[in-house]
Amino acid sequence: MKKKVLSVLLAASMVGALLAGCGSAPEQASAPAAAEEAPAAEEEAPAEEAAPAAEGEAAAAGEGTFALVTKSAGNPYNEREAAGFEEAMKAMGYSDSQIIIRHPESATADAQITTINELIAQNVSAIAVAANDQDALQPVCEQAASQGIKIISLDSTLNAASRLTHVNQAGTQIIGQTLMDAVKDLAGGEGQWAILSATSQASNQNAWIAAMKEVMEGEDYAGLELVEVAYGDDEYQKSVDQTQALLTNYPDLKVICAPTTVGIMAAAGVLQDKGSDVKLTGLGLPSEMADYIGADNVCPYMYLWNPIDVGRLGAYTSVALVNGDITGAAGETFTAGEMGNYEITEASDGGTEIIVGPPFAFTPDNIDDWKSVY
Ligand code: RAM
Repeated sequence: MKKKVLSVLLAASMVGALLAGCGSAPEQASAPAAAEEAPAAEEEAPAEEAAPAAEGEAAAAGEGTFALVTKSAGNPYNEREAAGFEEAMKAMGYSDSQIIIRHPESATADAQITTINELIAQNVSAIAVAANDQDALQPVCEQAASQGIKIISLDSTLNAASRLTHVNQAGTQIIGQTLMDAVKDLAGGEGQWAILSATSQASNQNAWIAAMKEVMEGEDYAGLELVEVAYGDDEYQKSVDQTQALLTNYPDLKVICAPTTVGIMAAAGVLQDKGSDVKLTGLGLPSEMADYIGADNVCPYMYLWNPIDVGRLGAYTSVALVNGDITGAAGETFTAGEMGNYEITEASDGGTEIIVGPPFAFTPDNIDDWKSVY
């Protein structure tokens, strides 16, 4: 119970900071590489004066079946996302039989295509999917849309042609800037670094890697050399193997940046076991990384957002689309229950998106507050 209250309070403080258009949460103020300094944070924040769409209208309607398709089973991040989706659906008054959560067996497009085909056959009202491959999913999404099913992506985007909108956990450019600043800091300004990613087709991973590379073109980062982008496919053992290969192949490596919760945890274990000097940062779940965070530890600090909120906002967006409150066009606003008001904005790929919030720094100072939350 206590945990739940803390979770709600912390989530509320993050959302509150976002709605205020500034990173005023105390934890962010103490972040070593302040995410709120990154450009465009205000532009991407939801409009404060969003239309006061009648809260509870969705609960009154209560029709339809709503599906969430995550990237894969066995990833705690995806389970948190699903928990948020389910919780928000129930808060809106939907019953268990109206909520379908699917975790495909592997993080592949094929597994998601099979799942989405099954959902089409069930004639669901809406599908929210964390895309394993945005282009490979286009035909099945078009098929679903032609049957009137509302399709959105969350976490990892579908391409613009395949979705009505995308629930984006944080602005892509902010994530790229924040991670590059962390890499530079932990490398002491120069030297070799590597990325340990998830799957090579994941649109969120590829967008963040592209954003990091773009930031690295700036002269402030000229001393850094990106030696390899390795792929652990969001599988623990493969991520361990890839980390070991990086250490063997690049004896002068200074930093590994893993923008995946599975990868960062696997890499942390390897670095700690080996007593390696290589420093680690990236995107991790505080619950999995708490033992590795620390100035003299393998991961001095890292970032993430609340994956439960990503699922929650996915649910509110799906319901708003099915109820006709929004169509997914830029400029529309809606109320996501207790999360508050959100605005749909243009995304860089020509589609639209809804940004959940800025990335959040986890440091030795705040990790104990967060490790039991997600
Ligand atoms: C992994 C997945 C997910 C990503 C997080 C940060 O769990 O790749 O898509 O958003 O890491």
